[in-house]
Amino acid sequence: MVKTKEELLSILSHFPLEGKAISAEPFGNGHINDTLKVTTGNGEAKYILQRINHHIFTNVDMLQQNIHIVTRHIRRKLEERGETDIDRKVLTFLSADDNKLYYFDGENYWRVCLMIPRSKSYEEVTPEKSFEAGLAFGDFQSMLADIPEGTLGETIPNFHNMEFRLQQFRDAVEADPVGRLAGVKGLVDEIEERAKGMCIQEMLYREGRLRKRVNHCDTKVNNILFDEAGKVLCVIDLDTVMPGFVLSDIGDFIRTGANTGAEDDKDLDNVGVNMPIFEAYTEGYMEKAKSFLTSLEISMLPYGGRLLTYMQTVRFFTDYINGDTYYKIHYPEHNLVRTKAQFKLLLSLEDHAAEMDNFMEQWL
Ligand code: ADP
Ligand code: GN1
Ligand code: MG
Repeated sequence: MVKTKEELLSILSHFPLEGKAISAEPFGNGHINDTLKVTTGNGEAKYILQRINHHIFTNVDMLQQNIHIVTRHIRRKLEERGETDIDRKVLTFLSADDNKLYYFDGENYWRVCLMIPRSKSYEEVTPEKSFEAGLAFGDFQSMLADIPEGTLGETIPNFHNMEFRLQQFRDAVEADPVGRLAGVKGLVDEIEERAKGMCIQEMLYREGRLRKRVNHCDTKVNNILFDEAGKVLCVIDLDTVMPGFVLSDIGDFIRTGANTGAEDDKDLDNVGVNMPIFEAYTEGYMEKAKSFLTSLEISMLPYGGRLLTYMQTVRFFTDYINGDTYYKIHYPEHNLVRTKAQFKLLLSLEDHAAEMDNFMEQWL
């Protein structure tokens, strides 16, 4: 982040904060936006300031409009249910000057939301938290299920379209812009061997057998805020909420939560599927989602874990071959380390596929 404290405070002056902002410090572990925790005069962290990555989210108006629709919709649902403490259960964004949903400083786009008090995000979960997370994302999807088609835009077109991601990968392999291909040919073959089997959703959609729904599309563990007692408070990071295939929202949680290692683990022996986490998430998720899922979708949920892990392998690998232009990296080979760790997780998910399919039988 290249902004000085004074510059950040000046950006914040365009939002109607309660109290005077005195500092804005980096916060969280996101790969895309820059997130800062804003402290006001009384020493309390009250707001989250985010610089939107407009190279990735190129249509900021659509992005913020989507988020506005989604948060308003969820708030209304929570009110109808008679929930209490709603400000900790849905994000609240502040309007900037001119009632806009962001502030543009001539170079960057900024947004501010309330920091959810006494909340915490995790990079790893227990089975108890995983069950809670399943309930939360299942409920999230079910609350948004009645948003009419066409209301939300695709903030990143083709975001979870596997055919499109493979095309980007093949373009990178073909161009080899920074000469990294020679060292990774074996892995390219592994990706290609699985390619056709990983594009089943797009095929079923064309055949009219699979529909699109509103999904979160980034159901990583750290996109959920928990309270002090380990209960889910709020689903956050709403940039990618858009129409897509339902497997996204189980797949990315399995990929991030049900991994015994880290997303970028250098020690591949650490990486593998954690079955109790998978089972707990699926139980929570199915409790909320079984009423609207088709039996085809239910039977495909374990495939969703493999698909999203494969997709992430392909995306990190593409970025590595392209010379690290998309994801923030912390050291030169970071994207290759991420690729190998995700691929190892995929192998483990493949080994556990039958066991996971058996687990789904109770809902079929
Ligand atoms: P990114 O798109 O970069 O992943 P996120 O919106 O997920 O950004 O924010 C990054 C981290 O900041 C989250 O994982 C969470 O720990 C924290 N965070 C974000 N918004 C809030 C909030 N409203 N209240 C409390 N913590 C938050
Ligand atoms: C990005 O911003 P973050 O860390 O929540 C990415 C996801 C990837 C993830 C991999 C807009 O999410 O799609 O799965 O990194 N978000 C975007 O960790 O590309
Ligand atoms: Mg995030």
